[in-house]
Amino acid sequence: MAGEPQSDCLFCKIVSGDIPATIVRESETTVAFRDINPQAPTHVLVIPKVHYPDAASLAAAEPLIAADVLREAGEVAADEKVDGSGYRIILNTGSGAGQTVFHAHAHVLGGRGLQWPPG
Ligand code: D5M
Repeated sequence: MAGEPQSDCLFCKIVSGDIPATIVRESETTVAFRDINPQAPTHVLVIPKVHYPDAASLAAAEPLIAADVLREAGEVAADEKVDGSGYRIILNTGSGAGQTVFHAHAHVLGGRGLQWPPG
């Protein structure tokens, strides 16, 4: 069923605790944890506890949870004190855009200068 945990999904296993992660925030609907391969001094992933393959499908099915992900991303930036200098919320969507884990997630990147356009 849509949103149900997937047995072959890495991030569902982080939600269930079967795979460890450095969790920095948790809400009723989301988990935020440090990226295993950080690209900036702050690099945190915010994921919904429900399984959808990307942010757009999450937003279409569960718009309130998609909003929770964005709110939590902002809270991460405040917790990490990168909100003053500026930070980026990134939603890679599809393999051509660099998405490698097909469970919706928002990257929160900050703590260094960020170029535009991104590569
Ligand atoms: O981003 C997927 C991100 O997930 C990528 O930056 C690495 C990160 N990742 C992969 N495995 C883990 C674990 N086990 N813990 C923390 N972070 C992880 P994408 O947008 O799909 O390229």
